[in-house]
Amino acid sequence: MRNGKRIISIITTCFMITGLCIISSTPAQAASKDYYVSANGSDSNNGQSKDKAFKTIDKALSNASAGTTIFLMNGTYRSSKTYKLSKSGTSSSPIKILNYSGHKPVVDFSSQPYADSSRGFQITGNYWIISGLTIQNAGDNGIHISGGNNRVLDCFITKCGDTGLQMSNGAYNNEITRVTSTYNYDAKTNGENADGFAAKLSIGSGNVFKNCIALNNSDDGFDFYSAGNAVKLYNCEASYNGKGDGNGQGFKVGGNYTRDNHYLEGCTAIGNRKRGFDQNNNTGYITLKNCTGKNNNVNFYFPKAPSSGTHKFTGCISSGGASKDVIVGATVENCSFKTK
Ligand SMILES: [Ca+2]
Ligand SMILES: [Ca+2]
Ligand SMILES: [Ca+2]
Repeated sequence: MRNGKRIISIITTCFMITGLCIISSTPAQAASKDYYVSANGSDSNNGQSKDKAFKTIDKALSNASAGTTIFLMNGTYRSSKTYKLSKSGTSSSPIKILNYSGHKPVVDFSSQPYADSSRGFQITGNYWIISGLTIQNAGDNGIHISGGNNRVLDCFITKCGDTGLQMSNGAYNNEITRVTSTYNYDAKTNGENADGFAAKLSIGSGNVFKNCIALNNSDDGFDFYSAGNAVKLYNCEASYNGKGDGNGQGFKVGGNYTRDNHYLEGCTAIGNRKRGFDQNNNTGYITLKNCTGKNNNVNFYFPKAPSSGTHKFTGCISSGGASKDVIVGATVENCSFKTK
């Protein structure tokens, strides 16, 4: 009997603890919901499952809050207006716009007017993640970021009327990974502005590009004109840029006499109309580690010493190209530049 009483006592204690646990684990507020968007959906659905998907990205965005994931299913989503991502997630609960697993959604802005205000996605908020989308035919930038701590991954941006992906106006701590930006072209200005990627015109600190490709854009591959803060690039490629009145630089690492110590590692520039790697009046020092310039008009063009310190070029290779490399004010280790 003593054993029986003890068992009942233990069971009673367990119920008490479990009860306490249930009370203490009641969430303070309802968890944010995930939403599905499908070309075959309807905005009168609740959007909370594949079978009850919304039809428009707008509807999902209006319901989104920190922690929401928006899944885009197969289809072409056409919009004549800009998706303004002004809400913010948090570091532990970002707001995500993702392709549904295995699906390849296309977001097409070809009905936008060709104008500077016609961006595709405009991210002024923080902690967004955009992944797995094709973004095309925006009247201006496919994606423009001025917020912070945003991530863009595995996207394909093409045929926009200005730079494919641009950061400016204080954008900070953004990370762009495995994005290809190609065939962007500003027709009315005969190609002088559309880069693959730009981090220019007053950015904040901590912006990074990893494994991104800028190909066949009318102006430059990557442009950091008047950035005002350093950008880091790892394993990026800029090839065959420069059409019409475009400058045709692969990596334009600075400009307008700002002092920005940009860092590029494992980057490759091939066949750009003008220069593979170009200083463009940056007065900061540039670090190039294991970078390759091949068959650009000039592969490496650094004609001025930085305002303090030296450029640091390590393990860089110059191959082909019509004209000599120009290297001034640099500490050079294990590089094969074509300077004679
Ligand atoms: Ca523009
Ligand atoms: Ca230009
Ligand atoms: Ca440019």
